[in-house]
Amino acid sequence: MANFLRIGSALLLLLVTMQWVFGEEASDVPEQTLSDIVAKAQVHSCADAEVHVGTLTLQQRISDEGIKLVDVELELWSDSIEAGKHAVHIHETANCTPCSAAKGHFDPGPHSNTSPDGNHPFHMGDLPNIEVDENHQGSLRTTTSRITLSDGPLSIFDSDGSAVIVHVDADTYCPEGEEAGCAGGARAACGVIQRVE
Ligand SMILES: [Cu+2]
Repeated sequence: MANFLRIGSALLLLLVTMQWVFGEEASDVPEQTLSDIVAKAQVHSCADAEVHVGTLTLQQRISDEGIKLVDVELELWSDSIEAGKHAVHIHETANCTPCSAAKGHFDPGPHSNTSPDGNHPFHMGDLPNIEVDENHQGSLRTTTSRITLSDGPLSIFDSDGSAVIVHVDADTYCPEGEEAGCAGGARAACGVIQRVE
């Protein structure tokens, strides 16, 4: 009987220890899943959706201070994009058919104002211009803390997803306030953003 009790106690101790060990591991999981989340968009011309003009890659990482940062890489390579600067934003809906279906700029929250020219450059989805050279090659590298790829209030993967838009004109960032076209005007290219599993 004493042996039976001893074995029982040992088993109980083992179970408690296992729970403690796995419990500790479980608490580490969120941090691991918050970094190295990758998303991509294949960017297509708004004039002809068959024309693939570039690729957007987003990668979330956690800074030393614990801030979620998203590294942004946009590559463009198509004759259909004119040389010069072009506005780039995350727009509020994962729909490029047609490009206007991507709606306004991604700007979640209780005071959301997605109006492209009317609330610029204060949207969460606002990004710097991309510069395209004479050979129609362009490359944008930047980092934003305005959006996340993981779940949460700033997640671009909300109920209707998000898209990237490249505009025909440069973004002036609307220094005089609302002015038609100050956020880049017409839409040149669009890509639905998808998480890479
Ligand atoms: Cu835009």
